Amino acid sequence: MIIKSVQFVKSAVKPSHYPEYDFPEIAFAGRSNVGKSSLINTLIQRRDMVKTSSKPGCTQLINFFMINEMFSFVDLPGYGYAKVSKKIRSQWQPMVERYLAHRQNLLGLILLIDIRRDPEKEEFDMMAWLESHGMPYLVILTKSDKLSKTLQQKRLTAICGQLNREKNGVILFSTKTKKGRDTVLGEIENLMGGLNES
Ligand SMILES: Nc1nc2c(ncn2[C@@H]2O[C@H](COP(=O)(O)OP(=O)(O)O)[C@@H](O)[C@H]2O)c(=O)[nH]1
Ligand SMILES: [Mg+2]
Repeated sequence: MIIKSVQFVKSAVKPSHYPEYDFPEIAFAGRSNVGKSSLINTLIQRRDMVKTSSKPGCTQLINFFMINEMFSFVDLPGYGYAKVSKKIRSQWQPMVERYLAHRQNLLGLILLIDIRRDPEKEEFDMMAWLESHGMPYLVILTKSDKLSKTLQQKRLTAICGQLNREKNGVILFSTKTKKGRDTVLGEIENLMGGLNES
């Protein structure tokens, strides 16, 4: 898939703020600091269209980006960072749950996990929810450049075992080396069912 154009649409906290269009949306979810914004920037080949931060817990809004004037990427707020205030944490869950549960435009979700971490309750809960709602999703292991090739394969095997997923259902990714970029774009294209071909 070739990304020809990207526009920031808007930020939202609640459904009445969501864009009023009929375009399909691909949402990105994961723990704070997992590399969600970096991954979106790598996919769209913009250095800082989506703000990245070395300080976890910064993105507390749902951000919508229109791609090729055909579909949107949706950057969901990251979960699970212990240092954000209780108030922010208590806002996070309803914000994301409301989006997932009610957004008609949602076509599929991309769940990011740091290759160096084992999946935890949040990831298992998210996957259970996606499966029970028949929502297609991809699992991406981020920051693969932090490990040697041998360790990357070991972690892939371990995490696939924990998630009970085939190896070809989990993609190794790195914003540094661009590893996985084409695979992820191809998978997104599959989710779109060739929508971007014409
Ligand atoms: N080495 C390496 N660092 C990364 C990668 N992806 C993200 N980072 C770094 O991880 C930190 C958090 O990234 P960010 O995209 O803001 O995470 P988010 O909170 O999930 O949106 C930043 O310092 C990024 O530069 C990657 O693939 N490799
Ligand atoms: Mg972010």
